[in-house]
Amino acid sequence: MIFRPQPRDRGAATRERMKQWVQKVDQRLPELMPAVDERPEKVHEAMLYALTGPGKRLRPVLCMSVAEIFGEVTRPVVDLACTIEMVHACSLILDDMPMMDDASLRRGRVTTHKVYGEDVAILASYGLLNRAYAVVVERALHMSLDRYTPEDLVHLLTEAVGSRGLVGGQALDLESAGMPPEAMDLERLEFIHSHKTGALFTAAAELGAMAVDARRRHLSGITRYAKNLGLAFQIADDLLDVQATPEETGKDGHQDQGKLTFVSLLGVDGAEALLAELLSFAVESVEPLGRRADSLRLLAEVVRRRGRL
Ligand code: GRG
Repeated sequence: MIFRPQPRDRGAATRERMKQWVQKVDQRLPELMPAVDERPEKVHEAMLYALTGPGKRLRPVLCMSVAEIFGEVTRPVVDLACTIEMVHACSLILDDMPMMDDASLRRGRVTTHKVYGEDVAILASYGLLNRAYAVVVERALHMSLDRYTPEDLVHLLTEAVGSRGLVGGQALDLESAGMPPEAMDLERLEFIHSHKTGALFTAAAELGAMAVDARRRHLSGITRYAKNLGLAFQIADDLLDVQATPEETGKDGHQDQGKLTFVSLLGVDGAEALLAELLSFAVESVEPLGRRADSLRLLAEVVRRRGRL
């Protein structure tokens, strides 16, 4: 007799596997960092502090989910996924600084610049970014992929970070802070967040595919999924800012007050509706992958309920 796992078992097994990936990332992140007793000690300590805070690790899990669809989540794949978390941590340090969001709480802990000072925080941020690039090149050189060169992988990440990615989105976001509300529209807001937040989700997913030598023609559905998921994630984050307490989010409350967000532009109901629409586009994009995309469907569900894995 053939015993076929029921959908509920399948869902539980997928979630369990993804939780294990979170643990692997948590274990590997500090191992990929310079030792804190190596000079410059303070900068290395600040890098580790920012990187190992209790984040949800959704971006590396996205990277590994895609890798699993087209190949296997081996140790080098985990390391590549960790580079996405390094870039994310780098961006969080900068985003929290006084000239940007001026935040004092992140992941339930005091922000990096408040603990180590602004000078050390900026250097730690650059330290994380460059460590990410170094690890990508080191791992890609040893993986000897057939379809992608190490340059392809590092190019993907640098473009996601640069002025056509995170930097660009953040720049427009800062510029928009001084604009009258009537000058802001949905198109500009989508541009900001598809760059500021979406670009790293997209890079995570594409890096996961490249890390296992997936065919280029398989990338388009994955890219569409990640773009929609990334924007949906930002809307979920905007909703959390008005609906959740600092204890629940680990961040300063109502950080977005006075800023243009999806909630201030569309209202809570409008933002909820757009969130649902984007998540259904995301899931549709990977429909042809069938059950192999279970982890991507679960990630969409995590974003919908604005939680953790
Ligand atoms: C990286 C050179 C370089 C520049 C970055 C500051 C900046 C330029 C961009 C801002 C990017 C940013 C912080 C976007 C917000 C994304 C967001 C919703 C973060 C919260 O992500 P979660 O909820 O956080 O996944 P955890 O703590 O769970 O990891």
